[in-house]
Amino acid sequence: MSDSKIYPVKANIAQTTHLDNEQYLAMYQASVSDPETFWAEQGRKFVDWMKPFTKVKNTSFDPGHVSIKWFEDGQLNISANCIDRHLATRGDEVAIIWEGDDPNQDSKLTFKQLHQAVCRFANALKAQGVKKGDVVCLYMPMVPEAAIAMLACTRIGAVHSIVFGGFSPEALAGRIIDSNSQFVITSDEGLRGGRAVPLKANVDEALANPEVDCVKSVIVLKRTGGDIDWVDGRDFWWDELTAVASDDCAPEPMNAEDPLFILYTSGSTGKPKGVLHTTGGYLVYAAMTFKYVFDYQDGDVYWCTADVGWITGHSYLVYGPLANGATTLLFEGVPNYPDASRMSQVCDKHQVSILYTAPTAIRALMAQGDAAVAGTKRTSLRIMGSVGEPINPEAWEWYYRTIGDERCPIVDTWWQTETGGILITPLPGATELKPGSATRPFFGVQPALVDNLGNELEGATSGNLIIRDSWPGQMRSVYGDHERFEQTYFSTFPGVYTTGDGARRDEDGYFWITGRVDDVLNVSGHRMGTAEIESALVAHPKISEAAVVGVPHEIKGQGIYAYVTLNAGEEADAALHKEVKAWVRKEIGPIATPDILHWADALPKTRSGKIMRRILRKIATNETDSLGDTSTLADPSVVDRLIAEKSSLE
Ligand code: 6R9
Repeated sequence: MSDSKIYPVKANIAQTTHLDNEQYLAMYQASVSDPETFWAEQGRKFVDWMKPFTKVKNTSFDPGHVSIKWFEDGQLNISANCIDRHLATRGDEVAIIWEGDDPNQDSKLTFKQLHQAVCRFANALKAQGVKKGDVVCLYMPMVPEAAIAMLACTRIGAVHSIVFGGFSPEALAGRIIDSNSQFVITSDEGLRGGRAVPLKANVDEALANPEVDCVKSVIVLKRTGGDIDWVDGRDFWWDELTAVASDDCAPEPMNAEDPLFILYTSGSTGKPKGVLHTTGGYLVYAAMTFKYVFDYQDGDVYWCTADVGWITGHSYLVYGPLANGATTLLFEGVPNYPDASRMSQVCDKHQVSILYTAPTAIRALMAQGDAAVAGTKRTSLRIMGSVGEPINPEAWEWYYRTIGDERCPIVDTWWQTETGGILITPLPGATELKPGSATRPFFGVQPALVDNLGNELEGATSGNLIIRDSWPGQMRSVYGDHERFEQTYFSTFPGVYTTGDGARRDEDGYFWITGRVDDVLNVSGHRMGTAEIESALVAHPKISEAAVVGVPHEIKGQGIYAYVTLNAGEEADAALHKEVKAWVRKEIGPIATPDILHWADALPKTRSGKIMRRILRKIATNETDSLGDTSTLADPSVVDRLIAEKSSLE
């Protein structure tokens, strides 16, 4: 697409940001020609070490021996890096701005106040018996205590495993079991878009599952004061524990490769994987990318709209900003409540200078037109970011013009839970922008395109996106299953990291991410495996078989299209339709609710019994004249029946 629009870097932006294009090119060259020297320097610059590292990079992508270690003999503590080291210089400056779901509720925490709160809660955790290396599960709303709990875990060397508050009790139970969490931190209820979310009730239900036998205690933050059940001896109020805890808690020295957190994410097969990140490399990478990608400077107010339950909430709501001593805004609500102008209102109210959000939010606001900016100025904004899924050029242009008034560069940041931080992105003062392109690699990142056989492709072309060598923020393993880690990311194309995404590279070397090449859906920026939704469906007593595919959706990016075959004798009626949708919500959570249920007589299968998803995708998107070869199907007539059923759906 040589005719794609180009937005050059404006002169005033190139002059006031950290890096211009020449500096980017020189630094990039240095980062890939001598990674040891480059990362040693960055490691010292961005992190305070309790014991300095002498080794920098020790990584191998070799089949059967995948091992990733960075700064391995160094020691550090994350909470000390995010809080203590800023106390002398900016103790009274604001670390966290909290904006409630209700526009009349907000609060601020300075670094000193954050320090006190984190130390107290860290001591409360210790008093509950939490020890270094223990896994603590967080199931929290978007309140400052979510960040406080994360930092308190890191202070004492506990490993957090955050489960998004929108996941169901079943999904929560699965994650608690897999990570063997002995402690759960939650809240009575959450509040989003004016509605209460029954977090504590969900925890109760998860723990009622007889397979969950590891949890010793549940710490409950009072948020709404709503009615909840209570189990004496197991449940404890946050406030009561911290009231008697001391303000003094020395940060635990952690080895660079000690586990920092587990975060579950969906893959193309089976149950979600516990992505394991470790301490030193992760922090160096999160801190450095934060500074350069968002061009963070003293005095900025930074707002990332992601929930702490996702990787973006880990790296760019909490750790990256706080490691840089930045002011980070944590928002409890949703961008269009109480009305479409909320996101813009929050920008004005708190004088936000850097805004980081997702295409799905942008498209939802775009659908409201000028109402999204009604009564607001947004003159404080300087840089805007996008993450989570490909941003279509139309949404990019709207974001640029309507939210940013054509003043603010947009950084379209491509990365994954697995990568820990941003890998492909523009830098505000260095990169000419093309709407829809994530542009060029960050320092130390070596992306390449390969064909399905793993042959590297040169020049302007499309292919599977792989990364040739390790970077410090890379995940280290799948929790408890290193073999699955190797299988998932290093076996398709041996010797390189397989991202699971497809991409196009244009004649300027810019990358355009085209989406997943595996069976992973991206619905409103949330990753879900089709296999996960299918297994939820077939767990329903009346369903014999299910196949799920993604279809384009105007706001959500992708919608969920589920083909469902019922057991013989079951009636496909409106009541069952409702019941099945509710079932999936219960099994996984509201984000996994199918948009379309297609009652299918039978599914197209190969003679060996494999469901042909390629065909199901085409039928779902009405591309029936390009179905391809159907002769390998066990029963080709299934296809005609599906097409007929499809037309009766509409
Ligand atoms: C950070 C995050 C990862 C998947 C990834 C890709 C998609 C994320 C993107 C993007 C195009 C971008 N993705 N950012 N696609 N352009 N700027 O979202 O992590 O939840 O693990 O999802 O999201 O498909 O592989 P995660």
